Amino acid sequence: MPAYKLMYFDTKGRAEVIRLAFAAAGQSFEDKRFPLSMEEWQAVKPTIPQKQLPCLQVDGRLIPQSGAIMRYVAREFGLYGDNNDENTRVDVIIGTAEDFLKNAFALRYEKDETKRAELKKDLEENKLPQFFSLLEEILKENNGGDGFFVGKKISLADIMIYDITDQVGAAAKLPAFPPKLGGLIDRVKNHPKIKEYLAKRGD
Ligand SMILES: N[C@@H](CCC(=O)N[C@@H](CS)C(=O)NCC(=O)O)C(=O)O
Repeated sequence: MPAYKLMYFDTKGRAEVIRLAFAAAGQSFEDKRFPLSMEEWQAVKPTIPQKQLPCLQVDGRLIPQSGAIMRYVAREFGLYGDNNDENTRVDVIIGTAEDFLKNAFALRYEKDETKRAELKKDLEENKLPQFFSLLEEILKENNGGDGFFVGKKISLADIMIYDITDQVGAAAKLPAFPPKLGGLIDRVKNHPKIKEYLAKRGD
């Protein structure tokens, strides 16, 4: 088994879905967190492909881009579906999540207070309810919504949706989950390996 080192900052951000995927797989990895003061990062930055984090080191190889890394880890550990149809279903959820995340990123990077308030209101009153309804419909297509998004076991799709609700929930007030989505979020949080990771994460 190769040695894995995930480099990011000391925050959840773009790395947390990868940390959660490693946790779900029961795969240990070095969780290198550069301090947000950035001094240490600035020294290392020239050696990192694309000069951005996250970056995953697999033995001697460096992989940039959070989307590539999360897919790589998911494929390595059976979290990306078991056939082309299931791989595609995972991709549909990732695409749906990325569409929604544009709104969340817009809020995160907006500096103007008035615009921030407008974006937050739109997120809470429109974008989040729309996103949750869409996910509820997709979820119901598999096992009536009582299992996971894809197939019969947890995948990157479930992990990513849980992580988004967790991180966006820290910046905005989440609407109530529709019933099947609420059940899914509970199943992810209670997955034995994820539960263990979340207990250690301690938030
Ligand atoms: N598309 C890239 C974006 C990476 C990115 O924006 N990384 C930021 C942190 S979230 C970064 O490394 N900032 C520090 C810098 O650019 O020096 C990904 O998803 O990995």
